[in-house]
Amino acid sequence: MMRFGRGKGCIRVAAPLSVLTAILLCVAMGHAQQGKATLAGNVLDPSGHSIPGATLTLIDAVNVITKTVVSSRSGLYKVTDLPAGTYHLKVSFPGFAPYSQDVTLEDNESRNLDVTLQLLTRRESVTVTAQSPGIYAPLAGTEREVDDRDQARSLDAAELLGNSPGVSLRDNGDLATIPLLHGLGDERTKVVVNGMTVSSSCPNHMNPPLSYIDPSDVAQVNVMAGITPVSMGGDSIGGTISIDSPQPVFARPGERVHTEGGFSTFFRSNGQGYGASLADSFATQNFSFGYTGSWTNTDDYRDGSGHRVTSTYAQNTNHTVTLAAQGAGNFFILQAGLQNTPYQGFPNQQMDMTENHSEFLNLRYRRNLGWGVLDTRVFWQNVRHEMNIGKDKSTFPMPMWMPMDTHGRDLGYSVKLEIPLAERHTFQLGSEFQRFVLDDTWPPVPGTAPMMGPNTFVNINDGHRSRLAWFAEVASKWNPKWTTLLGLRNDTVWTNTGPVSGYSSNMMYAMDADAFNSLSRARNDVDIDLTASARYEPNRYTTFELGYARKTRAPNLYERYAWSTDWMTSGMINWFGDGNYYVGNVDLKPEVGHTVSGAASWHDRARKDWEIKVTPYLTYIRDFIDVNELATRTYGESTFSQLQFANHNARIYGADLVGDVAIWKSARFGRGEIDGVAGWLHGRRLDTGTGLYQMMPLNTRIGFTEKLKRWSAGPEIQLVDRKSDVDPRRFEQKTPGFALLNFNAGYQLPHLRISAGGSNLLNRYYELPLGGVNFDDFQASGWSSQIRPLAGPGRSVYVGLTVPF
Ligand SMILES: [Cu+2]
Repeated sequence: MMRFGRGKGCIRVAAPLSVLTAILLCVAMGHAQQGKATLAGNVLDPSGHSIPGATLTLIDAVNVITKTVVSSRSGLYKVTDLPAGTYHLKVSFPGFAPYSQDVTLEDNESRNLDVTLQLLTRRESVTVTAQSPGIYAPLAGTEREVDDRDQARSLDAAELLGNSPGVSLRDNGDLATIPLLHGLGDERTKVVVNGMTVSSSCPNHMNPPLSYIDPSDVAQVNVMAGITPVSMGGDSIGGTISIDSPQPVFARPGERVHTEGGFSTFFRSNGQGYGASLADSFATQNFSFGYTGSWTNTDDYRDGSGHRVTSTYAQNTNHTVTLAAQGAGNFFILQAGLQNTPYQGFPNQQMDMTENHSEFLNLRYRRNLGWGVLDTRVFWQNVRHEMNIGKDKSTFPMPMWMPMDTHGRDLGYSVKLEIPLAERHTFQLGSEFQRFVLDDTWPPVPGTAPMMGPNTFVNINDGHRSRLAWFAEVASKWNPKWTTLLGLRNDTVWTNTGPVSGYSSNMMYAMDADAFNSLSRARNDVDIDLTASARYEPNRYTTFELGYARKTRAPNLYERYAWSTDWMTSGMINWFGDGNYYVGNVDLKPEVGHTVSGAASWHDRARKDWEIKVTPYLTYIRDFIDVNELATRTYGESTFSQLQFANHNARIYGADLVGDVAIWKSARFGRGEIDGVAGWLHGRRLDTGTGLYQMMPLNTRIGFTEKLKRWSAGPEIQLVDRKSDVDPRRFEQKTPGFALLNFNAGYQLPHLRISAGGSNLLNRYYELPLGGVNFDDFQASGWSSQIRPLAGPGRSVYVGLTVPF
């Protein structure tokens, strides 16, 4: 007797039979045995209605096969050509809890499996990404859910990004921190809040996009550094950060009306920061109404040597109402909100925020068309912003004031169509439009003519920046090991502004204003972006990615149209926190970033127990919007530059490292975990070989957490190298290295969640590498002292309480 072939069904062949016949027979049977199985069925909601447009993914752990299909107009799905085996089935659709189940298929089996999705509760909703990156989520990106502890220790939403690889934070006002991705920050990074992109309506960027959402209203943070899919990018060179609120909740089956909410409050000792937030929703199975509100107040913090850091106070209030509806493949959501910031100090600026009032409307409609999913959005935001000398600065020996009023309006739409082609490709087509209108006028100060009167200083008069974009992108899963992404995008940007005038017809303003008014100021930039990326997964433990992206950002209105070369008024144009004086340049060209980046990840099969990921990158930026020196001026021991925006080529390279490992897992001691993130980068202007402004020095955070039932806690160490590579043109300050010790803990009860901890527990004095200068102290010295970098906060302990109901 001989035994041929493989697999349990192969036959035993009697000796007299020829070997050839036996082989043929075996091959034929083998083929029959390996006949492909089919899995099909309906995707249903709890009331039994079909859900079109749900995404179904089958993952075969043994053969590393992944298949993705979308349910049809009538909710049907079908996956064919499946080798026999056990699969993990995952089903998702916005507004519903993610579903998963293991399915074992026999040879030739045609299995019918209906899937019923359950509606989300507010807590679960955080796991659903509102901005779907499709089947290709960049390996270099990170997606993170936000929990109570993150919310309790963060005053503003940007702080929620502090642990994300590739991100560094530029200190600004306490509620207006600005994220940088791979050294490219502020408007060089695209920041999307609940699908909206809003502009900074302030010559000091006191109201960046993330300042419009309270941390208590953030459920998820998504960072795409470097190689960003074109469907998520546009008008940026650094990458994309998107932040989303929890998805709306709907009633469960058999439940007529569902109500759910929570109340949170926090206290931070340093600066006596405190605040409260409330979330409440009222829903049926098809309709949902929700409200979120928050209030935050903080006074000046003290640094590690006990010195009060003036102008670090802030207060704001947010209110948002949400209306949502769902049914038969349609999902609709309307958010309306308003924010008021009555005051916010800016220690690294000459000015403070004395009022910022905004309203927004954000309407999204998602529909399944049977052959694809249509995702549309329309949004509007209106901002009235006022600056002046705030309460800390006005007590200085040189009392003066200078009101500045800014009015900004953003109006935009986006349309995205996602079409699955066969089983292999997902095609996305999209269009976006955004129009930003800006007026920036500075009322006269009585008795100061001709310097600050008798007329209103018109800085930006009816400035426009309109952007129309389209893109096409295809993500392809060629086989279990290879996935690719290819995208092309065009953004056309039009800018223009009306005639301007100074405080008076005095020469210090008249010459500049006349020259500016006689210029042809309309500009039109045609930007082309391209992303090509490939991912290779040779086995269950390793993933590699390599990509190239060309990304473009057109100049903003201040970079082009800030017109005054007068020393005092150009000092008001500064979103860098460096104390310098900036003048616009109508002829600025868009900056174009060419990035090559790779990523490699090693991990356990389930990516649960350990992972290490390294992301090196190199970006060459043609026409980087930097500065030319016009003049310098010395006040006492400090020298400042008057700088005009100008295009220069630049280069940034660096690497991010992120990892985590479970060091123990047991029923008795829970789970002990170490996680860490590190970043290193180097930026150069290529014509002079000098450093670029605000490049974060080598830095790392390493944390240990023990999770045991309801308890989780652990210390964190933050190490930052000295910053010696600085931008000489801006007289950027060097900062020494430092080490900080933090501690975070959380405890969950059914009706109470507690978070507590502390930062900078050893109360070290340190200077913020991206904090700019302490302009308050310089001003307090009567503009005579040596200006110093801004110091970070000393020891602070916090406690946060959440009561869900
Ligand atoms: Cu401002």
